[in-house]
Amino acid sequence: MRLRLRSIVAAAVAVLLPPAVLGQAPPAAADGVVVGGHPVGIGDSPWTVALTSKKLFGEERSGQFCAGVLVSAQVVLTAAHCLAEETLGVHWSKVGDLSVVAGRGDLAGTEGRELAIERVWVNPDYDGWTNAGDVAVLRLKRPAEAARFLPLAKKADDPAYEPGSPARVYGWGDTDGKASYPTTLHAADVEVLPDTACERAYPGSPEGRYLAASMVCAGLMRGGPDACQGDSGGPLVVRGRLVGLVSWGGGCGEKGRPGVYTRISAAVETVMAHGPGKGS
Ligand code: 4AZ
Repeated sequence: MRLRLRSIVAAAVAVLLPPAVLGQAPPAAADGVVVGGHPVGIGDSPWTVALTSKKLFGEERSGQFCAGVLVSAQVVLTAAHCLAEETLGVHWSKVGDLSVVAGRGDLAGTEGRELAIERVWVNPDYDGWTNAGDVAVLRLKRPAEAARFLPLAKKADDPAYEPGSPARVYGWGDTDGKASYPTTLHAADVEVLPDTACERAYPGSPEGRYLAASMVCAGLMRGGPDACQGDSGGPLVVRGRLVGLVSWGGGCGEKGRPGVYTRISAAVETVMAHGPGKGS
């Protein structure tokens, strides 16, 4: 499920109004939705950053609406759909205070840095129907101080992509499929799943279509831990390397409906041409 305008507006409203005023969004699944993560300190994943706009999404959680990953001192990867007009309500260039917040695990606090963005590249080949090519590159105006960055799993045959590999996904997204947005960074333990699992779950519908060439499938087949709304653009980490960016999925944590991630090995050439390759 992509981060649709409707839900982002709901998220923005959710931080501004008490839950009693809002009523609750329906659970993402009838049975046992658990997004099964746990809070972690930013020191556990110092390369996970928040994409923010306080103007659009309010002050309370530093304006967070998506996540990203520092892959060099000056380059952040995120999901293309995070910067789509459908998500922001306006073209990204009109947002004004679009920023990257690094080193801040608790978005209610002021730890870390708010970093200005110098350049945005949104994959022009991102396909909003299948969700293929869901990657964007942000170049920071200045190198993130004391930045720690995550190496990419560049090769298609990197063992990190092998089904069964233990994986961890990080973000500030919905923790229960009912629009509960935490202020603290969370992590969920999942595993890389065979492509067939996602091909079966997502043969093609308005929610997307799983294409193994450009996407990687992760979760647990019995459901449970998963990425969810608001986690988009954040890292899926295996063996200390970035293998995926949170992209989409049917609901959150539902049995037989794993999470779908942008496959880094497939995006790496484009990414290098627009980010780390350009002198940072
Ligand atoms: C979202 O809307 C989203 N369960 C991201 C990931 C998943 C679902 C939704 C995967 O940002």
